[in-house]
Amino acid sequence: MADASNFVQGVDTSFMVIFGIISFFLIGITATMIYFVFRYRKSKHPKAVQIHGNNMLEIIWTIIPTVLVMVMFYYGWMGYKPMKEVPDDAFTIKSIGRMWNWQFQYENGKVTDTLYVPKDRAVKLDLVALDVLHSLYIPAFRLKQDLVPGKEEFMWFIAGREGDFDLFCTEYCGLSHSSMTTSVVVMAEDKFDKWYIDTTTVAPLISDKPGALGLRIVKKNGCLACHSLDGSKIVGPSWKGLFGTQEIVLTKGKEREIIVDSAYIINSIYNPNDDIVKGFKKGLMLSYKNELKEDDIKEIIKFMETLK
Ligand code: HEC
Ligand SMILES: [Cu+2]
Repeated sequence: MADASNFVQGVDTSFMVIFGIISFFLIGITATMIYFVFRYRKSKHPKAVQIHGNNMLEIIWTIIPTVLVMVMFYYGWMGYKPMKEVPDDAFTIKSIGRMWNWQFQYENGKVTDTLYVPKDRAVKLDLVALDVLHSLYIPAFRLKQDLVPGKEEFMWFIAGREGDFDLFCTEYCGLSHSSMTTSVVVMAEDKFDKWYIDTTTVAPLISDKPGALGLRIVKKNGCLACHSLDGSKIVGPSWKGLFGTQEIVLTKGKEREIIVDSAYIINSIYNPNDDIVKGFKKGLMLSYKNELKEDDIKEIIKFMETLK
């Protein structure tokens, strides 16, 4: 079976080398220890002997570990170095981590919450963290890279096998860190190209149930990591029965009563820190100005209206 990515071999080799060396020492040291316990027990060896200095031993136990550490470094470096050498023609996908979902933006405007990539083609992920530290991890590809807000990070790979592989956040990033899981779908090149060119695939998947498109937008943007639909409080207020109710918000530190209408919801999504719902924290929800158009929000509102 082909490797899932071009880095599997390098990482696995360095893993096996290190694992081999440490296993040898674990077993060797443990066996020697047990042997010494018997060999030098009090009845066999009643008088302790102090040994002071042995240059030969000092040299040996300096040189051998140094060589072993260099061997580990060599294999580690050989596995790591190509991860930082991106081919110029790599297919670039902007990959955004935020509390608590992943979003993948393609150059032609396609946006997904699952990472779709072609097989046998170099793919580069430009990694962006919008709020706190995250870390993108694809175990099958042997790839992991931290996302640091304000810093440009990347990873790249050539997927070698079609299929679904786990992708998740592996840097604890708050309450719903565990919901930052999705997958990488590797497709044959021609299939991928068809998928990529087709920007209409969304439409037929939507049922005509009221709010269905809104729910889809909400899921894609990870709103439900913080907002429940059943009245329970997660990080943000539940959306159950939200539309049309009255509530108290803090605007510039002053309490005021508002009615939740379309304008309020739009502003809550574009400028979440303008009005803070009483009892909730400021600064947790980020603006979705770049992700959601007013039309998208209208669909979200249609969906909210179904949550009576
Ligand atoms: C990281 C957690 C988080 C995410 C993700 C999040 N929100 Fe929020 N949201 C909050 C918090 C906390 C509040 C309450 C504080 C405030 O009013 O800004 C809030 C408030 C709101 C409100 C006002 C609710 C009310 O009772 O008045 C709306 C509407 C809203 N969010 C919509 C969304 C939408 C739509 C998304 C996804 C596109 C989303 N939120 C994603 C945390 C989040
Ligand atoms: Cu995270």
